[in-house]
Amino acid sequence: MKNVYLSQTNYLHGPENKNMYLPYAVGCLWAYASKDKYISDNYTLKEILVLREDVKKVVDRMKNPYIVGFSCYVWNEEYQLELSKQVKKRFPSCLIIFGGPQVPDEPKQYLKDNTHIDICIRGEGEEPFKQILLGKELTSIKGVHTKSFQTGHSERIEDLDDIPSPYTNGVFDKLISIHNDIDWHVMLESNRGCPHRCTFCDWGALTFSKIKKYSMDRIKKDIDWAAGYGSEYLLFADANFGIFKDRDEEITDYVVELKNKIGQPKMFSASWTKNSNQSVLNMAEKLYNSDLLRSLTFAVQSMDEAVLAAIKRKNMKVNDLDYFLQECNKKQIPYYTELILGLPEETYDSWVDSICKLLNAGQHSAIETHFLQILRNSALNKEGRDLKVAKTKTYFDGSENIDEYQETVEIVVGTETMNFDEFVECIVFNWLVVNFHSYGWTQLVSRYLVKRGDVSYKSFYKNLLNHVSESTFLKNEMNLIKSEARHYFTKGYFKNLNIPAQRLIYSSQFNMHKNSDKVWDELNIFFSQYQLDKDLLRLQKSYIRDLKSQYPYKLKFDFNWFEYIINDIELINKPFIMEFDVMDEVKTKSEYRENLYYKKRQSWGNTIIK
Ligand code: B12
Ligand SMILES: C[S@@+](CC[C@H](N)C(=O)[O-])C[C@H]1O[C@@H](n2cnc3c(N)ncnc32)[C@H](O)[C@@H]1O
Ligand code: SF4
Repeated sequence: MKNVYLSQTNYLHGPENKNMYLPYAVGCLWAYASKDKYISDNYTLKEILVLREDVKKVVDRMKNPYIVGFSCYVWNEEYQLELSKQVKKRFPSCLIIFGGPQVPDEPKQYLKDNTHIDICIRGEGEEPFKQILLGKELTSIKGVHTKSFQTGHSERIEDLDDIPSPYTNGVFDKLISIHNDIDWHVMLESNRGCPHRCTFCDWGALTFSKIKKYSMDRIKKDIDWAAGYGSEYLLFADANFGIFKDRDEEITDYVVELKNKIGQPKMFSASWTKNSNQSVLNMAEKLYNSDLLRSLTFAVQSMDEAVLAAIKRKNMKVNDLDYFLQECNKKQIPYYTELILGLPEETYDSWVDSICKLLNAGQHSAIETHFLQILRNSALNKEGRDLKVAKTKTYFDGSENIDEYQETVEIVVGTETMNFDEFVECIVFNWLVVNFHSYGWTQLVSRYLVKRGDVSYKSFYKNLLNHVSESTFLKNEMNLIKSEARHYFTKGYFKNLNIPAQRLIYSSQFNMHKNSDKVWDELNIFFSQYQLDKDLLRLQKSYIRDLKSQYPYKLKFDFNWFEYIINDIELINKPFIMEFDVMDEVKTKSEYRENLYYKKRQSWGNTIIK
């Protein structure tokens, strides 16, 4: 028997750093290849490597590897290159194969720079991988790239059901039993491909491609497997979940039914379709009512037409967004909006306007900003735009615990329309709105003032920015974010913070909760310019979860402020008793901090007002 090793290493992530997705891509490769009798008779899968262990230790325990396949993503490339180099050194006749979205589309130079790699595969890997194991002539296999020849992209798999499920076929059984300390998350596909072609994105070589689907029967069996295993998290890797209304509704109904019957899976997650629709809302509502939904996404990337044209993306109409956000607010479905900072044509003003347009549309839940990464095979990387790029470390969840094989990400920190200083100011404005509005500290007051027609969100938050710049505690927090951002995006790492970069703007929230008296003192000075009723300020304050308070508690108000702000109900002057409660109790400060971050989309830091 010839020994095969497959490597799909990743960081452990999550609140306790013990979560990881089962290595689905290499699982598919093996499930597909090993259904062939010649392969199952002649090859054995010795090990699937997932942890970023010391490379020498891994090579030491390898036994006569015949083929090692490496699955290469932006978050594991450095490690995979180092491990593969050491494998080749120790076992020179072993065939080293690289695949995955981080392998360049034209890997000629890559193969020259990394002479230890024998083959790079572009496109779906199942068929070329199988052909290689069958010993077919390499030049006849589509998708194969070597130092001497290349055969382009692999051909699309017509019927995805030809790939046996790695879950129900037991590919991961051994891995799960070896690593029983990891809480494995399960990732499924119901289809492959994305019909759109946003230039910043690279949907694993299947961007701008026809969508191919798995059968419903296959999908349901995989869901059963995930539920049986007891997966905390079930994630659909489709590019646009909800795009096929009937099918995707059937999938969510099935998950909901299982959860209601056996309590599993616990959570459902998906990349929701670019342009939402009523049926997405129905799915989200059902999932939410069964405590399965983490949040619904309304990814817009930008609200500016020039930016959207530059990235070849067409968002849904603002009116539709407005409607969906209002519906979610009404039904209290957790949702968030994704933006990308650093896109071509974006300016400081258009960034501020984008954020304020979202508030105007009713986005009072969570706004999440991604920094624009240059994905190697994206159109953006090939367009030849004049972009200022920073190579940064500790970007991914879990990567803050630095190891020897630091992964880097290329992030756009300046464009033709935005210089570095403006980029940093965009981060600051984003920080301001997220920390004060989305996390709730000024949300009720600003919504009240906007509703009364006294201010616009833009004037309110620009005013707040000026106030913070002249305050004491809040100014320190802002300056900390600003100086850490400058350091990170010039030197590539933080000066003092030990967090993954994606957490930067959220890192103030715990400090604000811990020092809430100072925050309220400084905010009250700010609020005083608007001549607000003390009763409303009391409500605003009670909306923020307080470390020192015992929940639930009741308070009497002279007006129905909350209903007036949230719904379209007249403001009435009569006594209202409101109860304030919190989502769940925590015992330690670190748990409190983690919840503020991980449950930000569910407004964990706010009180539940009844
Ligand atoms: C699920 C997913 C996640 C999950 C889990 C990822 C994980 N740990 O496994 C979550 C939500 C955590 C995630 C996060 C991110 N993700 Co993501 N994610 C995906 C997604 C949707 C599916 C990946 C997948 O398994 N697909 C199904 C398998 C079957 O397809 P595949 O991976 O492409 O593998 C096939 C081929 O590539 C090839 N192949 C792969 N490996 C190998 C190996 C060999 C030997 C061979 C022969 C062939 C081969 O064959 C496979 C089967 O056909 C992809 C998009 C997509 N659909 O591909 C993005 C994608 C992988 N993610 C991407 C990015 C950028 C991110 C983030 C960095 C985004 C961010 N927030 O900044 C984060 C960071 C992740 C981290 N580690 O911290 C990019 C990666 C680009 C790149 N060059 O690596 C992708 C392509 C999409 C995108 N444009 O956003 N992600
Ligand atoms: C790839 S989309 C998938 C969901 C859906 N198709 C959509 O477009 O809304 C998921 C998210 O990945 C993030 N993303 C993709 N490419 C990125 C890049 N180059 N830099 C930063 N974020 C990126 C964006 O925030 C995007 O909203
Ligand atoms: S961003 Fe979404 S819609 Fe656009 S190409 Fe990527 S996956 Fe498709």
